[in-house]
Amino acid sequence: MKSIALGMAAAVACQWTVPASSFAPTLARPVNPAKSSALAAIRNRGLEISEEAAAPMPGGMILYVKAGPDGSSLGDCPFAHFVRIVLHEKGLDYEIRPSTEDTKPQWLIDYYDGSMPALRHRKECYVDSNVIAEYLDFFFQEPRMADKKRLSAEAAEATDGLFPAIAKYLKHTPDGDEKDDELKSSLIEALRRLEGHLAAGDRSGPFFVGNGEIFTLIDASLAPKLHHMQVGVNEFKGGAVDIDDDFPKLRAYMDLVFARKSFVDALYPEETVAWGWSNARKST
Ligand SMILES: N[C@@H](CCC(=O)N[C@@H](CS)C(=O)NCC(=O)O)C(=O)O
Repeated sequence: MKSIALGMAAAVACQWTVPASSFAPTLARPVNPAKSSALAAIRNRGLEISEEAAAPMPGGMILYVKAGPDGSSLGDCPFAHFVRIVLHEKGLDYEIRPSTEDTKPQWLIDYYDGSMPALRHRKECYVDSNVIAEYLDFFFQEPRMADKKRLSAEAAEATDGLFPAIAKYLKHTPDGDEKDDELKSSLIEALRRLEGHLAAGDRSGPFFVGNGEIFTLIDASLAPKLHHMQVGVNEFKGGAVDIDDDFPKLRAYMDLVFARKSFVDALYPEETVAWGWSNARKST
């Protein structure tokens, strides 16, 4: 979660311009007739090119994500869910391509180690959910999904270690042995940090950062991970973590973000979450 504070420098460093031959030709930036004579005057000086590069336009987005059990439905990735929540919050159109090892494009394997989620935006491609989210929030600012840097850093710190703790606990078998209890305790410790953060400070809104007024990238990232925890703990651990009684602030927060339209519109079935973790449990 620390990398959520990455600035655009990091996003730009990860970007790679795809050779024209790899993709269908992209459309030129639309020309405003009122400006066309001015554009003609500056043509061949490179200025129109830098204008396009400085401000990517909406449209032409394709999101490659892990596929579900049938190889073509949406898979169980909380990182892809995070990116989709951001796209939905901002009302950006995109095509979704659930992909497997066999169906992901060769350029994604060759140049990005096959990493998903991957957002191709016309001639560029970004990988890593935090980098993609920062890219989207930087260039498509409505609604802005970032709060002040210091507040975001504090909130990110409170979420540090959460997903590794969820993953280690859900993956562990046999359920209920001594190691399982240790992993459960680590998860409970991570949840206490979230509860403490939600209980602290001067809050006037329900969300995670600062005074809680803005639904930020941190909320968009956190919600899918908490959803995996909820489904996984019920499915594999007999509901061994009692969010309702032990973490009431977190319970209210989860109910709120799980009901948000962008979260629901980008959601996949609980069976898909269980399928993903049951595969992970077999391979460890
Ligand atoms: N740190 C990465 C993690 C992404 C990740 O773990 N993706 C997994 C699913 S949750 C995936 O797509 N696996 C399928 C594959 O790589 O083919 C991010 O934030 O984007």
